[in-house]
Amino acid sequence: MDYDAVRAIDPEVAAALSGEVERQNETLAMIASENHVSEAVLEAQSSVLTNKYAEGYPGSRYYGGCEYADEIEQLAIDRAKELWGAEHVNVQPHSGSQANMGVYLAMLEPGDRILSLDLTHGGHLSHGHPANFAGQVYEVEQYEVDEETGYIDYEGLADHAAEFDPDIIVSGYSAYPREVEWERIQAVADDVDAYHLADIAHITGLVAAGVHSSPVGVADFVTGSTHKTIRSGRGGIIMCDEEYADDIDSAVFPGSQGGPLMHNIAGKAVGFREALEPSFEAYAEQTVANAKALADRLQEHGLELVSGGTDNHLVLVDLRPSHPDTTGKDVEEALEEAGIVLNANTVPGETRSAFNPSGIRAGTPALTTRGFDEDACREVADLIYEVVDAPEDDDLVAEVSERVAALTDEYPLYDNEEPLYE
Ligand code: DSN
Repeated sequence: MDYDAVRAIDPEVAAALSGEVERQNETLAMIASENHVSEAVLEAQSSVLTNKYAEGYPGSRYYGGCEYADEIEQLAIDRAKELWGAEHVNVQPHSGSQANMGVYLAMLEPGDRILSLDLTHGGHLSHGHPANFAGQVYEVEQYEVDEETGYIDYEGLADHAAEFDPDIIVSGYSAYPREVEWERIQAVADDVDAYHLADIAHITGLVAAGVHSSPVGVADFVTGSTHKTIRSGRGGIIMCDEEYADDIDSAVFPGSQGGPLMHNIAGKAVGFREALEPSFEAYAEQTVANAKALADRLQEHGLELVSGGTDNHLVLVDLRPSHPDTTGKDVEEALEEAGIVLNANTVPGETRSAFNPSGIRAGTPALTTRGFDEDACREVADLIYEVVDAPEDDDLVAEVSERVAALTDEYPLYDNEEPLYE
């Protein structure tokens, strides 16, 4: 990753690209939605397909010269079907949000009703936040987690649905550490005759590997992003039964997008190929085992976790009980200084703001890709706790940063010699 061709033309961008490689190599990526893709996915995604227009779908394009684009998009579709078991797959959404937009556009009219999880309880902007198109075009009400337990309040959701009579219920979340009970939400959707969209953006890889239950075949629509736990090219995906295939495809193109990003679709195809290897299941299992080790150790230090632990790849710390005067932003910034990159996050019952909330969210997908095991994650939990406990202690932060450097040396990332993973 020397970026020589870029450097010859544009030294400023080349320097920033090299800086980013170094940043990723020398810090611990614990933003729960991030991962490190393989050199093969990077190569496919930066390929000559960035030059190609291919409006339409494989075998039915509005432009000539699409034979290789067709081959690659079909491979991505077929591999996705094998990974998740869906009848129909659309791999063209540019992102997870675009995937959700595709479903809304296909199935709803402006003003129709969406019932989704509140953002501060773990939902996502594209599920209907007022600042997002979904909150502006549709009528949105939101359900919550039980603030005592941190688990989805399924009974409250059922009552809310009966009262609101939504056209679609959205499940699947961005900051929810527990297994989602898809069938329970489907039963609520059936009772009120609503569609059910399950957004598995965060847990695509865990679902594909069978370490989280699957909503495919349960919910009407399953959307996701393709660069998080599934570790493929950047973008989105929609899965559904054959009966909705034409509506979904038309909503993506020409409904909401033009030319598909074929280079990203190539990255998706290669990442899906990797995820079909048996080693991917071991990766997904280790990701969850690492999150559990992280969760247990943080709790041993006296930190409070929303829901008291995790079933998936992330933990959500509520700082208020143990460190009432410390905000998520204080911790995010001090940890970044120490080389641990995660994000401040709202927690259920948030009493501060979305910009400076009371929690932090930490995930293990990227550390696991790097080779971290439970012991290494327990060590990371110790480091996080030390900084949470004294975010303003510069000497302590400097000392933690040395221990982070020892870990990044022990678990190299993009080192130009060994592939990141086979
Ligand atoms: N921004 C992503 C996340 O961090 O969860 C979701 O789109």
